[in-house]
Amino acid sequence: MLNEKIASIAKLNSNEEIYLALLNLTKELVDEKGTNEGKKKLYYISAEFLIGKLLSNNLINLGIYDQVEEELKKNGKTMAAIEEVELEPSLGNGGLGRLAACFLDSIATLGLNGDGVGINYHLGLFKQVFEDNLQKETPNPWITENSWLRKTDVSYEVKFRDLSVKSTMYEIDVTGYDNKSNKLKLFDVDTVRESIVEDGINFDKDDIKENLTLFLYPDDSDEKGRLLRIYQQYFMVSNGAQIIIDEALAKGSNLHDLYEYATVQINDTHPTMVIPELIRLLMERGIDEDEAIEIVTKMCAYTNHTILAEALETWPMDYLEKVVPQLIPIIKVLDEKVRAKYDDEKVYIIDAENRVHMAHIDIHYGYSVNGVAALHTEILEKVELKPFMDIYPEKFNNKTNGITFRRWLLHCNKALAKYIETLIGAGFKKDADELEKLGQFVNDKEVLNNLLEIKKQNKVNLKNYIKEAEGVEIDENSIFDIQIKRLHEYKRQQMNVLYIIRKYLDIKKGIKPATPITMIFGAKAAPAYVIAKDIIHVILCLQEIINNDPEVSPYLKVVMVENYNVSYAERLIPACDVSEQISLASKEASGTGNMKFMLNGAVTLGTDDGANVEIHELVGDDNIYIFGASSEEVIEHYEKADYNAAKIYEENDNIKEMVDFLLSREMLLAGNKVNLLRLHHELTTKDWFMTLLDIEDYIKVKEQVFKDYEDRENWARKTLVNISKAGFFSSDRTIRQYNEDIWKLN
Ligand code: 26V
Repeated sequence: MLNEKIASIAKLNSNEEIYLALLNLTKELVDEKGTNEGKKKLYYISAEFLIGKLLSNNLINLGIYDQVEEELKKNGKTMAAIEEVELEPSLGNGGLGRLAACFLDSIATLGLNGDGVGINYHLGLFKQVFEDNLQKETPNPWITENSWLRKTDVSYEVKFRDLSVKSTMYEIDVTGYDNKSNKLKLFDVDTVRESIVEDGINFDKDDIKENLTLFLYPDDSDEKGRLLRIYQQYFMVSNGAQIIIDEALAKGSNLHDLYEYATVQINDTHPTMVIPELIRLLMERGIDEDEAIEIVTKMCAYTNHTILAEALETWPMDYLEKVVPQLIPIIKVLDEKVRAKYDDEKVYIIDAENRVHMAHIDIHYGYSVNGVAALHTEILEKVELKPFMDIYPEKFNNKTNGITFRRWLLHCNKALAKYIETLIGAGFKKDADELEKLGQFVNDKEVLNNLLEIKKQNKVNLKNYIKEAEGVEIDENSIFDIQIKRLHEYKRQQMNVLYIIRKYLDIKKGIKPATPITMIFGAKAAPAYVIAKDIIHVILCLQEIINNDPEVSPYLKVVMVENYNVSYAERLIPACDVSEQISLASKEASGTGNMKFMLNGAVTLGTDDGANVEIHELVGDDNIYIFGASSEEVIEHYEKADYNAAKIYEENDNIKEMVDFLLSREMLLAGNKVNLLRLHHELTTKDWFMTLLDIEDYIKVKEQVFKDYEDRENWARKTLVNISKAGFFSSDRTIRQYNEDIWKLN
């Protein structure tokens, strides 16, 4: 029956028809299999779910991918062509949103009863285009008439100070690998009007009914943008809180025992208002305030994803007054209770400037606080959140991030996955730790050679794609060195830029690399983040200068891919030789790209930061390249305020030469003086993320990486060790730990 259906779908004429039929078939199969059930349900509330395209992922999880592919082949079609029909939703910025998507996959795969709750942004994050070597933002519509969204008849009223909206809930199926499914619940309002967007991503920020679910994180450089963010956050959590209560009531809760029916994972502070909102709704339903607070405290758990001060949300009280006055008395009571117990203003919820510290609400009124990698959690406990750790040591715990191997190996690197299966059997698909079995082949020349061959083919595939998408010709025999992640100064794309400048200057002097190098970047910068956009500008200028220089381009190429997203990552990662994870130690909470690269046989060049520390421990010194100041040293520099970029720049001719190239004749010809000067000034005066501190060690170690690449057999051994040790980073492991230590779903 199913076989016949698939065969007849594959015979349809157009790719669009086939895509649509497969989408409908998936929905049917999901309905047949049913959803995970249980008394207690997890609600993973997040402002971002960077789910990527879903067709292949769902077919793999339903176990029919190979069959579909086979039938398509018989009819002269390919899965790749069908996948092209699907638009990628961009419902996230980066790691935090992608993590939420990997988690949903693992929650369903492990058969746990847990749904995602978020917002149905019509235009997502922006789509990035390059014009005159600059980033421009345009809308990224993704909702088509027939999409993965299923409209439900669930609708809630959400009241703001001066208006009220009616929501509509949509659901996207989250298929478990060889298991039942869960739902991603996305809330929307019918009154949103995409036509109010004009000129890039600008729109009228005043009309909340028309703009509420248009974009993810609208530009918050002005007050209206920030207020809209509060509207969005409250819209998300009020809907979330209402459905939590309704679903629990339907299962027989008397609300006094709500925590036995629901647990809420708060993904960063964006959904924090769910705490006062749940309290408010329980009070509205007759529960007294103290008890309501107790119930909610037993329900909510908080994940911290960054220690960067500028990313920790503190909302001015008067903003909250303007949008959600109904929460103010509750937030005040929550703060008063804290003040009555603790005499330390560092742990107050409302500070002396009348700002509300969202994370503090989560920590006091949640039952769990976790960081996302061992080092990150340690820094939270010992430094950033120390006053809270002193009060609630039992709440703190670490959950090192993970990635779903379905998407990041089985789907994106089919050649490698198939080859691994011939070596160690199919067990690793369900139990990622079985990858360790690959260890027996470290000295098997044939296996090592085959790994190199698979990598080579993946590089050819990427080369062809880049040629088509970017119009840039790269050499599959060069070393593919890749840095893909949001553009942020702490991630230090600018340090990689300085290396490129050094290489360019060397090649000009006649010092050529043994094997040509291709430096690949992918990154979006927040629309209002000026320096981040300047860094993109510099990369694009270098791309123009270097790729067009006949003396240099045979040895060095630079490509910054346009509109880096999940689908692009799926093409880039399998083709990577060197994975750049070069954040300033202590600043990258975890990173998850680092795990994806490792799993696909790239070797990491990185600082001892975030999950790199754990990768380092797993693969050992011989199979990773670590450089730079340690997190302790960095933290000390901040504490003593003794880092002096200007001094390093003035006293070191080598560094001065690289940095000054930003203002060279070549650069000024390719780029804009304003942008180049601004970045030069930033690096030579402030350099808050200490690029100049680590640059020389970075260059030294990177040269070693490229030297070691020449010994192909030994390099292949490093890639094999990386793959074999990647099992720990399966998000199945992470989710098992969340469930055992935090959610305790039955
Ligand atoms: C947000 C912002 C917004 C304002 C401008 C500066 C700034 C800087 C950083 C952030 C990040 C917010 C939280 C976040 O996305 N964290 C990421 O979470 C990933 C999943 O846990 C983790 O792998 C990344 O290391 C972490 O940066």
